[in-house]
Amino acid sequence: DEQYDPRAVQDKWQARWAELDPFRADDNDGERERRYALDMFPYPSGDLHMGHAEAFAIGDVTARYWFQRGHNVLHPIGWDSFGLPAENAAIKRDAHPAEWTYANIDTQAGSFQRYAPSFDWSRRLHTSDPEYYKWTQWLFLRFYERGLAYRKGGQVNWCPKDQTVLANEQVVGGHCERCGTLVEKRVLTQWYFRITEYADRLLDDMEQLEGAWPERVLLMQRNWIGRSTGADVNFVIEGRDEPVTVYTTRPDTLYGATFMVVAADAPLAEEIVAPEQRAAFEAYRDEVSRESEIERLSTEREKTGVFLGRHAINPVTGERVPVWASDYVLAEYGHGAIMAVPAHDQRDLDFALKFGLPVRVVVDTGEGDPAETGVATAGDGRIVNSGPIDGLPKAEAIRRITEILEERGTGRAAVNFRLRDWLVSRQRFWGCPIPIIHCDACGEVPVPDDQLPVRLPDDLRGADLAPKGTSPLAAAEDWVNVECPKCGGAARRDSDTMDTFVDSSWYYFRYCSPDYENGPFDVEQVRRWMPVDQYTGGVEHAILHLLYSRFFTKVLYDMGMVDFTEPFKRLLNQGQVILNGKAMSKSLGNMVDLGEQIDEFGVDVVRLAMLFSGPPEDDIDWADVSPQGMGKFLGRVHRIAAEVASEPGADLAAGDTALRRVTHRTVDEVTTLVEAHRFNVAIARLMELVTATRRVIDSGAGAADPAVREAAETLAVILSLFAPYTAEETWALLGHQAPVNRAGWPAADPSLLVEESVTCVVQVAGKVRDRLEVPPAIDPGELERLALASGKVRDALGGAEVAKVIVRAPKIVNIVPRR
Ligand code: ANZ
Ligand code: ZN
Repeated sequence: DEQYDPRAVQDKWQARWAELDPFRADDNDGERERRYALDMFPYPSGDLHMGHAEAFAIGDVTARYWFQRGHNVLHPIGWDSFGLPAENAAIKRDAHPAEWTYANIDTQAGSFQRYAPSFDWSRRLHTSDPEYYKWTQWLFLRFYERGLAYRKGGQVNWCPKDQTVLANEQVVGGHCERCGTLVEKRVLTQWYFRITEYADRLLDDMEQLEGAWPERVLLMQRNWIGRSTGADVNFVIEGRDEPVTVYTTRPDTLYGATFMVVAADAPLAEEIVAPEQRAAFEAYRDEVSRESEIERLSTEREKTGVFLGRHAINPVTGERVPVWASDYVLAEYGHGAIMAVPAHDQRDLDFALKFGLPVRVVVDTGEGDPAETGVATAGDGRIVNSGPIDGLPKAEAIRRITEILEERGTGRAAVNFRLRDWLVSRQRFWGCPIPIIHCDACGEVPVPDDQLPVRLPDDLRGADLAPKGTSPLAAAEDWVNVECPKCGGAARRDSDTMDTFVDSSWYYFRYCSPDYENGPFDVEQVRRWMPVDQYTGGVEHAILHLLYSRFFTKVLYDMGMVDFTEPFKRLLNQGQVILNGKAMSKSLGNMVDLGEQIDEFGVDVVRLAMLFSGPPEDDIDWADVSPQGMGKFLGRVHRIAAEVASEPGADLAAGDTALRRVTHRTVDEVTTLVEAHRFNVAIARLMELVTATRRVIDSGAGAADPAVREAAETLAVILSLFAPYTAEETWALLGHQAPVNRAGWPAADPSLLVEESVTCVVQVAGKVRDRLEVPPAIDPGELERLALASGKVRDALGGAEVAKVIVRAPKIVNIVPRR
């Protein structure tokens, strides 16, 4: 028979859907339940790739499921369209970044039309449109007014090739995440968002996400925020008026602090180093400045350091302890200086043993002496050698010593976070301009709201954009020179642009009212649509994008613009698409091209293969996937529909009951499976339904059996979640005019869900006395009990004792009375 080709039906249905526009969200419908299905929006670098195909197939299943359930679904699409690649392409081609960007967006939009996710295209947005970035600037100004956007000078990571500042997260192993160049440190004045002010809430509100976000993402967020509790302790430095504060999580070990270590690159080290040690210190510090943070924190490396020639006073023992500089203490964390307790901290012990510093045990953990074993004892135990806290266990000792420090005014309880403020300024062109004007007389002056957006100039191209160490905008004299909005004097625009993570921190609010002109979003629409019910996207965004979005949401909450504090109720992180065990990459030359796969196999096959290959969270190795197998399955679905099509409909009740049971059980199970994101298992159930249906057709009943039509229709509706083209084609074959994608989710008939039963014959002394309806898998003991409990059996026994019961489950029970 003729082979079904999923590619052959694509163009027809694509045109039909474009005309019907079945996936519009309705802002004004107050009746239907609302659902918001959000996919992480793409960056327009070239055409869509296999990773997109996977992510959007996964997100689409849930969206389409909600449509079939009759919900009012918001499933939007847009582009994260500012960013460095566009700028680099423009430099190379002597063009404006917008040309490359919008051409790629068009390409991707075309590919999406073909791939057919259930998008509401009317809400499409691009973060590089002035209509969008106007509101990014507006939000920046609100942050600024609240003290949440500020400028400060500081050491920053600098990529000498990209000529731009990098956030800590963009430095991987000391190298630029984008181009691999060794990162340098520079001191620059930069804009920051004060995300640290929200550190506690970012942690505490995670309670709302427990069970709904992947556990590992919550853990990564927790570690990134990194809250620890302990104490700040003041150490007097001989010859310095101000004491130096150190942060410790173990104030209970204060009596064991035998030296102090200052970060080699902290200003304090430079300040207190004794003249005779300065040369050694400076040589060491220069070495350290070339190390990455990861290297510095490694416990594997041999410890290095230099004595600063100064002493501090331990505030509880009164002892003089030496002050050293080392790289294992970070300038940016805590106070950039520590009290070293070598007996109970491994890094301190390594350092002490290397430089011959004293080790004093102050917690008796029952383990060997760290000075001899080389292993610091970090566990709980009784405090020793510690005056007033001797004998206490760790937790109590921490409480008590903190009280003592507070009474004496030499310390206090303290909380510390790993989280740093978010560096948001970039010295690049293709980003959202920072809406601030610098005036010699007035200082920083916000651009008045009615002058937004501050538009990017459109006459810069090619070499104008080449990195010069400052933003290319700074050289655009016409653009940069303005009148001060406050005093009217000559002033200059801030020439930095914002990190693109700012753009993507609020796009999902904009989707709720994409054309709104009186603010970033219509508060009322956001109230109705949000929070997002399901957010689908890559685990590479598990920390930053999600953390920044959560931060933005909390600020908007504080501004009274939204009434919830977490934007994404449920999160689904899909795995990667890999090939032969390796991530696909251009440099490895092992890219599988999505367009080619679609040309060869068709959209439905690619989608099904993505979804069937395993749980959505797992990586997909494309080398292990069988598109041919998926094609065959679709062919079998299509053939069933084609055979049924010629048969008239009939009374369902007269249909094959066994097949009807399979159909209804499939509906019931697939419903649960889709809600639990177990799409691969749901597809396996459909395959079983196809097999069962084929068996009935081939058994002689043919396609005329009404149960076969029921199965074929059910297949089409459920398949519309995974393979929309074939679903539509088979649905039409079955005689339907309206599209299948809003046909409505089938309901399982509960009476068909109860297990099948078999008839069990119960004999007494070889004569049939009763018949029982029992489940086929009944336990023999249970069957015996049922048989003996039968009234008819009791009558037959007439009070005689039972000698023996022979059970052949599930069909026969033979009861032998004693004679
Ligand atoms: C004394 C001590 C004794 C410590 C002990 C630990 C164990 P978290 O949990 O990450 O906050 N520390 C403080 N500031 C530091 C810095 N700038 N660079 C490197 N290390 C620093 O870690 C806090 C602990 O890390 C602090 O507690 C301090 O060492 C160290 F048995 O103080 B502890
Ligand atoms: Zn001014």
